[in-house]
Amino acid sequence: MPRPHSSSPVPRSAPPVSGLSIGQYLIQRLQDHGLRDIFGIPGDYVLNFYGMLEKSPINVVGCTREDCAGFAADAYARINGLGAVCVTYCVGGLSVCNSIAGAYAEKSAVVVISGAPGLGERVNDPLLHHKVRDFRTQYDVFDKLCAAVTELIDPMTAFREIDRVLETAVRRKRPVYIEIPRDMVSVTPYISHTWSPPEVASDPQALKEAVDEAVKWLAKAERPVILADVEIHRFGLEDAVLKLAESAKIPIASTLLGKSVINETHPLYVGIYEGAMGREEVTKFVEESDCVLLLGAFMTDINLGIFTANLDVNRCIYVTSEQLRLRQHHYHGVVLGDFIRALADRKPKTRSRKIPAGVRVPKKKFVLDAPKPITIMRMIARLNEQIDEDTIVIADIGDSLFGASDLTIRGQTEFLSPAYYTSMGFSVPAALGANVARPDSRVVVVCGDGAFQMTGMELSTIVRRKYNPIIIILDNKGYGTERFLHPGEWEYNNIHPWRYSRLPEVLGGGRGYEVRTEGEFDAALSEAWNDSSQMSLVQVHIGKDDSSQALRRLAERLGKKI
Ligand SMILES: Cc1ncc(C[n+]2csc(CCOP(=O)(O)OP(=O)(O)O)c2C)c(N)n1
Ligand SMILES: [Mg+2]
Repeated sequence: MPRPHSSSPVPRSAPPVSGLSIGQYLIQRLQDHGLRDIFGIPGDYVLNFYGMLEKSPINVVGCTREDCAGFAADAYARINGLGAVCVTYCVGGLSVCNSIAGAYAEKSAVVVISGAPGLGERVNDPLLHHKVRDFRTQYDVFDKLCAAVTELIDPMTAFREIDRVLETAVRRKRPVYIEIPRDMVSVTPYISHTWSPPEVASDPQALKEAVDEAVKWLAKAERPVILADVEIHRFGLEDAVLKLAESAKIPIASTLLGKSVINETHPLYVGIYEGAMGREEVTKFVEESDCVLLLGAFMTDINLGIFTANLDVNRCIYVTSEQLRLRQHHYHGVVLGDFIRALADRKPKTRSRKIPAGVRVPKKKFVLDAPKPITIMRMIARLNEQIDEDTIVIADIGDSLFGASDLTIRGQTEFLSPAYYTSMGFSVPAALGANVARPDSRVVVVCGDGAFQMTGMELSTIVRRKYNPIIIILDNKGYGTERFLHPGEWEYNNIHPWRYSRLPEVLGGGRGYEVRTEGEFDAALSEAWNDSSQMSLVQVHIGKDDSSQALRRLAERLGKKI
């Protein structure tokens, strides 16, 4: 389904500002970059900025924990193009580090805004509450986690600094950090400032030569394939990739991190490529290619099936926001989107490659075996019947992700998971972020019991705001993935069993279901689906020795390394 994205037009310039305070200017520019909502928790060092936010058109979404606010902002950014989290100094900021590290690793444009002690309070280096080693500790930490950082300590440069840092987030799709000492928020710099974002344009000669070379290569290729990955989502290039694939009839595979880059019922869609970890037929189809267009791809261990992928650079056109390489020819100064669009516009001729039977996951109707104990694979198969083009699926780390990778996603960028950084606890807060970004979509979360125990109480905000996601908890009484990676009876993989389905009572909203069989799951899912008035929480009991096929393949590969 088409939707707004960060790549949606940002005004090319804005009238000069004068009379705005530093805090007001930041709020204005966030809106200019398409931000409508912000996540976080206030504290005394950021209260006056919170006051400004609350009076502004930006919707402030209070969360239960800062790391959850970070995950929510990350999911929001993946859908909207830019997200933001606003926290207090150190106790809040340092708690959001893991989420921001994930946003960096997986290229999500999250702006971290943190309050800080006022400059006037820092004279003689007093021991102010929340300070760690010195007043720069938090800034230094975020310097390591972000693509750009700034502290707004000088009224003469504050506006320029805000512009620089926000533009870095939007251009590089990485998190950035803005620290505002509390006595600077209301300072009004008496300067006239005009904002005009720098044009990011390709070097026309390099672009032309690169496209010429690609066109020539494709004309000779016998077995071309596109492998589209995460940057296609981040830069909103799904339609451009589709146009390229359709114009030249090139089949498209995706990676786990890039899943849902194309409607997965599309006739050109091949499946998920993960080297030896993925389905053998897809691996073979991609690796037999004599021209692999790797578009926006991240060569991570998970994407490459723990480095079992067999992709020879001499058979690859490798294009990302950071580099463009055709075999061993490197082109500089070419923007990812410009290359894909220019190549599609040339309507390259190439051999149209048939997708042999058996490569795509064969479509099988789900036939219910009501009394049978439910398994992960059968649960996913039933869920697959239910989801539609308006469903956003969010998978947490664990067998939730491996199982959910078999779902057929109908819309674009409607599968969210931290499939590279793999931090547990992403999914429930991410559901909040997705609901805020796209209130009209139905959000389905698939989450392990271990991951749920980390951040699941963010359901509180979901209930409070009356969203209606369906949260499916795979309850295998512990860290199932680790049981597979390191076989044996290890006590450290067991967790305390919660009565998850009772949580709606504690939270004062939502409805809980507890299921053990296929029939019970089927009934609970149907009921939850039809009940759009509230959050639904489905606790699914599964056997300790149950797993998806993908997890078994992963255990085989990774287990050897452990
Ligand atoms: C924040 C975090 N801590 C620890 C890990 C290591 N880890 C990877 S999978 C896993 C177990 C996940 O358990 P659960 O959420 O119940 O899912 P399951 O494997 O049972 O499907 C752990 C502990 C991690 N990826 N992220
Ligand atoms: Mg588990």
